[in-house]
Amino acid sequence: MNDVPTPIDPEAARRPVREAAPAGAPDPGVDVKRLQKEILAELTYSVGRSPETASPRDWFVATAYAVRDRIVDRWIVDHASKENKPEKRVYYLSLEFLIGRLLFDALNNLNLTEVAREALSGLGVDLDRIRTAEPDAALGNGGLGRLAACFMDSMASIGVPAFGYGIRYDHGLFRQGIRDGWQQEYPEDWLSFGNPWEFAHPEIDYPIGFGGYVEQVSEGGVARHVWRPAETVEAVAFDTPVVGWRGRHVNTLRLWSARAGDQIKLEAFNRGDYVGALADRVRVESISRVLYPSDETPAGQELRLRQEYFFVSGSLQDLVRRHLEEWGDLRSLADHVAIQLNDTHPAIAVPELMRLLMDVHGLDWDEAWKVTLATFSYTNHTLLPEALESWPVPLMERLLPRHMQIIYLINALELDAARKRHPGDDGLLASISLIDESNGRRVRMGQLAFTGSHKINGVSALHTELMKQTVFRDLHRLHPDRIVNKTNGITFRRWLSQANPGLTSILIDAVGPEVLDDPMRLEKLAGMATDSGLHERLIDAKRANKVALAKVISDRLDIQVDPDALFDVQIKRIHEYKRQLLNILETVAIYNAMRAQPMRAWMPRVKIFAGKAAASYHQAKLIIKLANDVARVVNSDPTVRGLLKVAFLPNYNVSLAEIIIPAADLSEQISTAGMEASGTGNMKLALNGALTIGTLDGANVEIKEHVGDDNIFIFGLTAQEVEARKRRGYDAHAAVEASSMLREVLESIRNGVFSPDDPNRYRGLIDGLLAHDTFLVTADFDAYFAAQRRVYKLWRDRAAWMKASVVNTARVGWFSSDRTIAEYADDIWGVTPASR
Ligand code: 26V
Repeated sequence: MNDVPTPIDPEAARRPVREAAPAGAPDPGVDVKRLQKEILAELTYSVGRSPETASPRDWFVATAYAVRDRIVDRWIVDHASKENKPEKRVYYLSLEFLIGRLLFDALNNLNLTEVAREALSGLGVDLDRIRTAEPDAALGNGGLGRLAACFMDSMASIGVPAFGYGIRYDHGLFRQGIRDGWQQEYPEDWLSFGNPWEFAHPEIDYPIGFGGYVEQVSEGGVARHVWRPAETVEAVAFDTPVVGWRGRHVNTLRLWSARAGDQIKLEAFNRGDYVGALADRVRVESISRVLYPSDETPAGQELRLRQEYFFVSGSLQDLVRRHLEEWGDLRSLADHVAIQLNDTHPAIAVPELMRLLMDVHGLDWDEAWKVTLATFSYTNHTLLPEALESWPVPLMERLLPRHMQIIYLINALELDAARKRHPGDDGLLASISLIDESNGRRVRMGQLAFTGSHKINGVSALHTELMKQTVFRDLHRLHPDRIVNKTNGITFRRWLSQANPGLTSILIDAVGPEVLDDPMRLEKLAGMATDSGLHERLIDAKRANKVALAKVISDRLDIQVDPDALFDVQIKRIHEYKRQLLNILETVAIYNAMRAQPMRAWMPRVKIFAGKAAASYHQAKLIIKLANDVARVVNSDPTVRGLLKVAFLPNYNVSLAEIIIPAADLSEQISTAGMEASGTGNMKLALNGALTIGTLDGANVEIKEHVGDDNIFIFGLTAQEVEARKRRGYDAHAAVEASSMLREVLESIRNGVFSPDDPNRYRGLIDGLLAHDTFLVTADFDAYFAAQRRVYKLWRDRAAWMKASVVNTARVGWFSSDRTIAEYADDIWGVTPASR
């Protein structure tokens, strides 16, 4: 990092005040020299380092500051003046934002990547090197959190004025290590070196109450409720600007951090209890300490409920204040505010808004309810019964006594109305009730979110249909206009332009640079699906990506894989319904077949797995161990050398996804039909030219409709068939009897072929599969194995494979989250995007 240009005049270089460029115009002030000066000034005056001593992280921070400055100019234009206020804003409430790294995101959206590369290279610094110095912001578990991040990018890109609201966890999702094949969880510390993207606003804070009691006071003969919380925490704002494509719009991600209020500190200090005061403070501030690391399984802990209420209350107080400043009257809230609830995690917002409107701002019940219903909408992300959130009534009464009163009243009114329309239908009443009486009394957050929302959406066509038929069947009967479908999408800026620049430049050459603004332009590519020149370029680009992934596999696992082999990837949270086990069984089957006939002309393949298991999910952790056990045996067996490799890459996160996805040939989307709400990895992989092997589940169904039956490998039971099998009581023994291959595979695993150090390790797993195969792994095995053979048949014919791959990329433009957000804006929020 030497070869530094002549010293600069620090004063002149320091945070130059720029005229903000008019929306949409390229920033006139951006050139290499200027950015270089700005980065050096930041390095010197914000980081406090000289170029000679700066580490890659210092350079990253300096560059991030320089880039951030350019975003802030536009941010201020978008947010500064009350006169300039938008007609309507969207507030996206989510306990999770799985963001990843931001440097390339910002550079790419500002069209500054190459300028920055040159500027840094003139300083002897490699942009790609400092890119990896940025920690991943992993404030989410998986699909739901990543969707929130893609949506933030799309709202800023198509010009939907929006705030994302969430929690600024000190510790994001745990880091996964693999020791001796077992998952280990280690704490994650993304903030330990500071976060150059955020602005702390200690002056923006709201009191958040917990516990205590409710008082009724009479004001001019009107009864009013006053909640007297036992303790109060402060929610403090940290803002991150979210810059959209071409820097046209900048929105805000506002994350709340918990701070002990003066009350807590002073009382105990005054009692002379110094240690006790600080201990209280630690306890109170633990609210924003850590992300709940569970996915699709409920977390019954009180701290989780505190987190939910904490960020909901901070966010609602904040937006109510903003609305009053801008428009003066809360009766018009729904005209200017749309609040989207990302799953039920923020569902407590329904009674909280009612409380604020009535108890604090004096609206009556009917007015408040009308505003509430018109303001909220709710997205459901899972139908798995174990993931449907509910809280014990006693816990809610203790922590949120006023909210519980409001919930009871909403419930009574809803049940009354339902009783009038369907007299005597007790089943219906029990199913729509906000209180579940069947296993202890619990508040059902799904019913609460539904009842308080004017629109409820599923995240794929199939999922939305199943919502209507299952969890919300009766609520849907009562409110048939509420459930709508909004099939998920992904931001192509991150998952194509940033992750796969090689493919992106080929696409720009093939269909024109307009594709960056309008992904539907990819369609034009379908007309070139058999173009051999195009195939060659695509094969080269894919190969380069596979070489890069092979290097990661070699560096991290010391496994050598052949970049010319088929890269078969399954990357997602580890969960039984996602059926990584099915993939492992097929791996063992093909391993057995290769050993039995080593001389056959096998096509070389690499099975790549990555994903985290919830720390308490024993079965999922055992499946990780099995993948690693199989990997160890297979990778060290000379008979299959060069033909089959298995790699479980540790610590799957956004950054690792950005390396794996561009290098994939085959995308495994093999969940039990009816169980994956949508999936979004399926979209990312298809966009990057991987072919899908998958069940008719979630958005796979729509991907199949877009790419065509010939360009996807569909297998297995349909959701209806799964339902029917389960109703009849599925017996795995019949499937195993019928398939000698499956029997052999299960026996070898059961008998310790892959676990010689502990031959009984997988006995329980296999016996459990035979006794109650909840996810129908055995039922789909043969069909899956046959589908894999179809894959290899096509893979042998490289021109036919490439044709299918091109068609995949060409036809998935519809899965852009810009399209998804435009649909939300139109159908649910009633906002008109500024740039669409
Ligand atoms: C539940 C819980 C329970 C408490 C602890 C923390 C926690 C975190 C998440 C969840 C529910 C997760 C639901 C989810 O991620 N669903 C996924 O949503 C994706 C975006 O819509 C979709 O593509 C996936 O199919 C769906 O599984």
